[in-house]
Parts: sequence; structure tokens; C-alpha cells
Amino acid sequence: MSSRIVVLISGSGTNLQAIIDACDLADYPGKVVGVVSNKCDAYGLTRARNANIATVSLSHKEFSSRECYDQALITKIDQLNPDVIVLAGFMRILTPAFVQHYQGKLLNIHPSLLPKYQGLNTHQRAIDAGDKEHGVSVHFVTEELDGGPVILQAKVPVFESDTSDDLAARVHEQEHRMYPLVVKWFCQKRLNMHLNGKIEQAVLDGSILPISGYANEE
Ligand code: NHR
Ligand code: GAR
Repeated sequence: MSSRIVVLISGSGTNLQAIIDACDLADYPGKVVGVVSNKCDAYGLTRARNANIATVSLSHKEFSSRECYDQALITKIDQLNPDVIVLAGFMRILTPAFVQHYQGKLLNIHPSLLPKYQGLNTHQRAIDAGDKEHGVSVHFVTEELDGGPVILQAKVPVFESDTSDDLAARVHEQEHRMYPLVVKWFCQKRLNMHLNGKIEQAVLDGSILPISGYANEE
């Protein structure tokens, strides 16, 4: 049975495209059944329409609070009957109620080597700090912003001449390779989030993943 994937976006949707393309491959265990954007002009919505995928555009500006917005989001997403919700450049912080509703089913890709550089503007912050390496993390979403357990990280070098855009482009190449892979693991039911007391852990093939994700024991 193919898993039902819902992707949340705010922008250009190149990660969405990578997942759509992966789903077209024979034997991929999921399909994108809906794309939800908080920005009605996000280019990712066009990508979804081009692939005949249902779209929902729900502007946060029309709601009086984050709680109301997230409740409306839940209603729209539940109509799509998702098995997994994939944040791909979605730029709104989600409320605890939203996160609890989809506990263990929410994935995010964040452009830094978490726990470094949570939040926004990560590429410039890595350059400003003089970091020699930077990268990207796929993690489960929990109530703590960019604080959920890491599943997979990829590193890229930072060169002296790099602008934020150069670095973002290098990170994007890695994102487009790793996100379809992690989503595949989840759809295959090889990956889940496990609660150990109050601590969330990512589990792949029955093994708790190390703090920096798969194959990244330090
Ligand atoms: N929500 C929860 N509860 N937990 C996470 O880990 C989340 C999340 C929502 C989004 C993506 C995240 C990222 O990968 C993400 C992870 C937006 C902001 C932000 O500050 C921060 C982190 C992320 C996404 N957003 C502003 C806000 O007020 C709006 C900024 C804008 O519109 O440009 O929501 O980096
Ligand atoms: C990606 O680089 C993703 O890591 C980042 O936004 C980009 C979205 O690109 N996510 C965040 O910064 C979340 N706050 P895309 O729309 O082309 O997939």
C-alpha cells in the first residue's frame, strides 16, 4: 500500500519537486496527495498543479491567532487523509496543538547542521561564524522549534568566497537527494519516532539513531 504524503510549503518548492519526482519512480512507497501553502503565490503550488496534485492555499493573514490558523490547517490536511506530513520550506511555526495532532508523522528539512543555527537565515549565520562546514538536517518535528530528533544530516564545505546564495545552492543539492530518501524510509515504515520518557528519539530499522542522525556517530 502506497503511503499518502502531504507536503507543506511556503515558497519555490524545489524539495517538493524532488519528492514528486521520486514518487514517479517504480516501487516508490508513497505518493503526494496534497500540497498546502500558507502563501497563495508560492511557486510550489504551480509545481503541484502541473503534477495533477490537489492544492490548498491557506493564508495565515486571514486568521486572528496561530491557534485558529493551525486548526484550519488541521481540517484541510485531515481531509487528505495523510500518513505523513512533510514540511518543505514551510515558514510558519506550528502550535503545540498542531504538532500533537500529527505526533510522529511530521518531518522537516532544516538548512543547518542541527543543533547549530535553529531558526532562520542559517546560511549567512554559518558564513558570519567562519564555519568551514555547513549542511542540512532532516528531523521529526516536535513542539520545540528545530529541536526534534535528527534522522539524517548532510555536510557541505564552506569556501572563503561563498555568498549566502552560493552556500544555499550547495545545500539544496544535498536536500534534493536526502529528503526523498528519508520520506521513503518513513513510507516503508522503517522509520518512526519513539518516546522514551519525555525524550523523543528517531528509530530506523529498530535502532535508535545517534544524535546527529543515521551513520553519524561521533
Ligand atoms: N513548528 C514546530 N512546532 N517545530 C518545528 O521544528 C518547526 C515548526 C514549524 C516550521 C521549519 C523551520 C525551519 O526549518 C519548522 C519547524 C519558520 C520559522 C519562523 O521563525 C522558524 C523555523 C522554521 C520555520 N517563522 C516565522 C513565524 O513567525 C515567520 C517567518 C516568515 O514568514 O518568513 O512563524 O527553519
Ligand atoms: C530549503 O532550503 C529548506 O531547507 C529551507 O527552505 C528551503 C526551501 O526550498 N527551509 C527553511 O528554511 C525552513 N525554515 P524549496 O522551497 O525550494 O524546497
